[in-house]
Amino acid sequence: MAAPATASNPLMHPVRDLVGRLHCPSCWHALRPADALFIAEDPRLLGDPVAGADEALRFLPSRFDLTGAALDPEGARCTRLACPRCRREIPRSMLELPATIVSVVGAPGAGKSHLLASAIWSMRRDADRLGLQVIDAEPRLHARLHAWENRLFGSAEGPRRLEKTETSGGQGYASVRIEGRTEVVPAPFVFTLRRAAETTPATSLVLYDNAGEHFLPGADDALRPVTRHLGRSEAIVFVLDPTQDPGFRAAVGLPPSTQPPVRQDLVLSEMAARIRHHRGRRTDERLDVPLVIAMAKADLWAATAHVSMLSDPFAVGGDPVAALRPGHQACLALARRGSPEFVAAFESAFERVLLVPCSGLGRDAAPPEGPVTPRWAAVPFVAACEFGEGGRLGSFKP
Ligand SMILES: Nc1nc2c(ncn2[C@@H]2O[C@H](COP(=O)(O)OP(=O)(O)OP(=O)(O)O)[C@@H](O)[C@H]2O)c(=O)[nH]1
Ligand SMILES: [Mg+2]
Ligand SMILES: [Zn+2]
Repeated sequence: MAAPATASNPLMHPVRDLVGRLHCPSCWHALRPADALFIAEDPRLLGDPVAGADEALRFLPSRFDLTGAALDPEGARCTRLACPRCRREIPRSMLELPATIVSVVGAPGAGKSHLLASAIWSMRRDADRLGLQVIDAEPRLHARLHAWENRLFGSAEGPRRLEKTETSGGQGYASVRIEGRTEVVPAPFVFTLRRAAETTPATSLVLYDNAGEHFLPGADDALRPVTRHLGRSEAIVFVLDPTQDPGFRAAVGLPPSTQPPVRQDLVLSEMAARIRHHRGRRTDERLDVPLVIAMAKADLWAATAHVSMLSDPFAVGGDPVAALRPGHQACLALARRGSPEFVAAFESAFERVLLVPCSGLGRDAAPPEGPVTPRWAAVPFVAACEFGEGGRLGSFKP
């Protein structure tokens, strides 16, 4: 039986504390939990003027059942929530736990998607070892990520490698109609994050995997705000592919590439400019957002650069700062030799930078059939989560 929406409704007086205010992880609209719309469950209520014809109706509830779940206009019980502006689904955990947003940035083909998929896979399996547990906030919204993990580590047929990330369309983005115009918004990955010392999750971890093209100058605008997460992220994982840079290749003894080089220093400078723009920072100010530079595809260059990924930097009882420092220093020395322009770009823009060698595949991409054995794939992401106040890298000063 339907109960009226009164102040005694459990939704209005939640047993669990809600955050006071949050930002929609798709369009960045600021909202209070009470402003969230509900998503209809009755199959007859298909089609929403903003979310699209294939999406269920979003509505502001006026009827609830005795457990506090909203009832849609056809009487079906609804618990899924949506942003009042872009009407994309917001995982419930984002209303209950403060968000830690981590942006994954890098040039096209740098290895972002492989690294992210391997990192999440490693974090799922090695929570105790890493001292950090991630659980999908809404598994339904992570079909893309699960398909990647299955392709690299599971039983999916075909080569063990991922497709290039689309620049629009696909599962990574959604088109919504806002005030008569179409806006393309990114689809985030949202997890609940629990640290070893905590009994229950204390934050929502929000990650984005863009196509590298979105980080090239001029690729983000008001109608496609696909990298606006840079304005809100607590930490950035910049995936640097040394094998795309002629200077790095020479420094680690790799033969010149037949591919046109990519100016990754310019990708980094463009990223810094966008962060300043969205946060209203001065151009002469170094940014305080921690930057983790994931030096990717280390399987191809770590041995010659004398970089080791054998230890366990976040081992329980260990000192992660001491464990990460040798890799940081070796990568920095390599970067100074191979690409001083890249070092200048990050040193001039960021206050706190950690370089981490890593490999999402753990081996060369060809042949595609062999097993995938990530090396330190999760380390840049755990580091990004631990840079905040009270985190295990809170005191890290390079
Ligand atoms: N050797 C080696 N190759 C890798 C590794 N990770 C990715 N690659 C290769 O690098 C290429 C690009 O990897 P992606 O993960 O798709 O790169 P991305 O940064 O997501 O690229 P966009 O989606 O285009 O922005 C693929 O051909 C991979 O096979 C690695 O750890 N080692
Ligand atoms: Mg990609
Ligand atoms: Zn929104």
